[in-house]
Amino acid sequence: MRNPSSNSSGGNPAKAHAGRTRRRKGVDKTQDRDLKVRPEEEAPPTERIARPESTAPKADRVVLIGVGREGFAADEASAVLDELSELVRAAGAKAVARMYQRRDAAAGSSYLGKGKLAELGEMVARVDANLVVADDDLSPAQVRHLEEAAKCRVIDRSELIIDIFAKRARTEQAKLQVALAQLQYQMPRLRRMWTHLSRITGAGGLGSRGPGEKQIEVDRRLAKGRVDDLRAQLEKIGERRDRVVKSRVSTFNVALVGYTNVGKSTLMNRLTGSDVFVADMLFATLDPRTRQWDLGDGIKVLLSDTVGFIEKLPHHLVASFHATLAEVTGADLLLHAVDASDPAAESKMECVRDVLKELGASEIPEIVLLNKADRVTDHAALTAIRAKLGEHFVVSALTGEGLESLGLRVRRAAAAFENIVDLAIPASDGRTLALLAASAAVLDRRYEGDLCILRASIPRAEMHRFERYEIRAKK
Ligand SMILES: Nc1nc2c(ncn2[C@@H]2O[C@H](COP(=O)(O)OP(=O)(O)OP(=O)(O)O)[C@@H](O)[C@H]2O)c(=O)[nH]1
Ligand SMILES: [Mg+2]
Repeated sequence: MRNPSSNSSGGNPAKAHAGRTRRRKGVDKTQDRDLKVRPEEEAPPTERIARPESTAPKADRVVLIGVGREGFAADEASAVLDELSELVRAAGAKAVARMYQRRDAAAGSSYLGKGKLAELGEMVARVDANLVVADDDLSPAQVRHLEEAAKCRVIDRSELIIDIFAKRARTEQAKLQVALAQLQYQMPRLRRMWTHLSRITGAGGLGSRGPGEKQIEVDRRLAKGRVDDLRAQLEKIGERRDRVVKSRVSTFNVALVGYTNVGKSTLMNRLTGSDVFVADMLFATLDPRTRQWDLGDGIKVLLSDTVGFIEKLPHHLVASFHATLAEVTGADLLLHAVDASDPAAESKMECVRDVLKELGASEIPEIVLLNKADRVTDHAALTAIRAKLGEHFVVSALTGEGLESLGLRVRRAAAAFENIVDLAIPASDGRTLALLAASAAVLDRRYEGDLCILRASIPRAEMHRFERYEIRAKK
């Protein structure tokens, strides 16, 4: 399953709150008799819907679990759990053991088979783990069965990713976006909780609403109010950002996109001489940065570094990071960075394209950068990938290999990028008129008093020379 995925399991796991108190969700009738947590044990609602908070304590020792199709190659399974292990590391915890089960689907109410469940319990005890992380999104029933077997907290991949984002969020916008994703992730759980309670408290029929039900109503109202509030705040910031992106209309905008940890920020630094944070870690970049990239001959473009994508990226995160991703959707050219030394490069490329499609950015011209060329050992594999690709460059952000040709290519794209604009230039300003004639196609010319009114098609890279003469349509 490539993503961003809304998940097939149809539900998300409960998130643990303060301490070990965990919110349980009754989902189907078979679960009612097993419910152990009473409503009064729940954390207060305000705590649950507060700002984004990291839920994985630093000292977590984690067991990773995953399931795969029959016939899923062993190295694929191992790569899947390797990535999950990296995610755990990025969240500040440590993966100490792993378990993978080959099955047709992660179906069923327990995620793992019976035998594996028992094995999980033993493994958790043996390695002294205090958290289990599943590679797929879990239904509440699956969480409950797994927790019973493991005797510790169980979370899923989406929760982990949202947790990492919560830890990394620095700007106001990123924090709001994570808070919104987190809350939306939790909402279905609140709803299920409510359904479950209504079954218990509603036994006496109309008018017999129990305290638990009221509590959930309060939770839901608070949660909904907070979602609306976050949306409104984000909209405001989004409008501001849109204005910024629109104001760059006369510039050629290039965005670096790609899977997480492929070297986007390192490329950005190398190309623009900036100093963006780089780390061998998933999701090092959360807030986009835009810098000027000087391509020589007076041609300057804007280059944006963006948040990395990942397989099974939680749908809510993609949705709530829409504003941040405006850098991507507003770009004139995408540089799709790929880690050429990664055996899974191709499937990761596909995953990035899926996310771009979801963002509505799949029509933007794309150049693939096969980065980390200095680390490639399997040259035959690289040749095979190259044979399937359209326009691409083999580069290394570390050694600088290939970046000069890339610069020339982007310069060509920028120079060819034209804007049709109306200008008013003083007829006496022969120098500017000559410059315009040399660098743009003049489509129309007339005189009004001592002004020369022109319509011209100007390469965006040249626009900065003529911006101050531009006649902007009045609102
Ligand atoms: N050998 C080699 N390492 C590289 C190259 N480019 C980047 N790296 C390393 O790869 C790691 C990730 O680099 P980043 O630039 O942070 O990657 P990113 O794509 O911005 O990652 P996120 O922001 O997490 O999505 C760092 O350890 C870099 O030093 C390269 O061309 N060659
Ligand atoms: Mg980065």
